[in-house]
Amino acid sequence: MRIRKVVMRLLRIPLREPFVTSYGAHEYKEAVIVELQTCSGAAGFAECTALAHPLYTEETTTTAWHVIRDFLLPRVWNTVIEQAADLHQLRDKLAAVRGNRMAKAAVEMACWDAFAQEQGIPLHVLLGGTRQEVETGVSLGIQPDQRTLLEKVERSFEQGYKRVKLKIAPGCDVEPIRAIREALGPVPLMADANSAYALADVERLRELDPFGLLMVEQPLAWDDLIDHAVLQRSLSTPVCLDESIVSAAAARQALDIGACRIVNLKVGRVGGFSEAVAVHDICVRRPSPVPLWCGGMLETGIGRLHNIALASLPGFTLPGDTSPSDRYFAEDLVDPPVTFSRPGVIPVEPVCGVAERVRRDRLERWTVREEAVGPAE
Ligand code: OSB
Ligand code: MG
Repeated sequence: MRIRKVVMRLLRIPLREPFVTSYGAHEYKEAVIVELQTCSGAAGFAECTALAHPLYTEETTTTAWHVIRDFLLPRVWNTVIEQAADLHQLRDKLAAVRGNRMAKAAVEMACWDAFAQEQGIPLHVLLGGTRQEVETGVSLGIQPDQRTLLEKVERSFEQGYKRVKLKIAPGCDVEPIRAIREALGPVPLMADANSAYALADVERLRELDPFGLLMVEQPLAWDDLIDHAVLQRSLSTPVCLDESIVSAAAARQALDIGACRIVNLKVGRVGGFSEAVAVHDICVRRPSPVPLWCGGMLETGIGRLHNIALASLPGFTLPGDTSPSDRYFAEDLVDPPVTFSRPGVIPVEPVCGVAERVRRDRLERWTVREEAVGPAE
């Protein structure tokens, strides 16, 4: 496989409802979509998971656009990918660029996706996936009031979701969780703080322990491991790291120092499929395997199908944030959209590149910026 050109698009897609977290609200989904065309006429797509603002990680759709176009694509134009093993060299080609992992992931994953189409091999097979279906949880944003929250949690379990994740923030944590426990009993529940607390809040976080949460996700700083290790020693609730797991090295360090007992793996956050598989392997190969699940970034169907392919690897032992398209979108970029095969379960379909599922008309309708880039002649 050789790359002929790349079309970059910035999309702005309506969300069914605003998604509120401790760092702010998402009113719509903004994403950079990379379309890679190969010399033999195959197309690969990938969704860059950088958000519109630098409030989850430091990247934004604008920085990703700049880094992809000006620094990453120039490093891959001459790449020749003959076999699946060659895909893992892409990571090394991009490694000289520091950070900017979501931008890197978009380029790397578009190559994987195009190769899957060119070879007619399903992505989950290329990645080493073994599962035929993945169990799914739901992530609920901070709600305007407790009644709405209770209704949403109840409704999520009725729909079959295998666990519910609540976004929490200081002052909006113990009370909502208590209310859910009182109304619904010992349902599978977890909380995601998106770095809203500091080590000084340890007593507040300890108040969560009696509720038997499955885990508390990223309570402390987005770039911290050390304080999380201190916190985990004084909490009975398992800490799960999201933002801080930026690479396989970070995952190993986090586990070595006891910064978490569970890992949320997001392929964009770690820089692509190769690095994601490396994080997976680290978790699986610990003396006692570390529970792992696939996180989400409100992706359109493109990123969603990629997440599901990844979540088919055997080490993903907990339900992921891999909900069906209609959780966030009235209409998805992919057709058919991602749906449950039975309540709470997403089938791992043999997707030989997501291009076969992309609705070009919708891609164009939601595009607000577009640029075609090719190797210099
Ligand atoms: O922290 O997991 C997070 C969405 C955007 C950015 C960060 C996060 C999230 C979610 C939603 O929790 C996950 C999803 O359903 O896509
Ligand atoms: Mg999170």
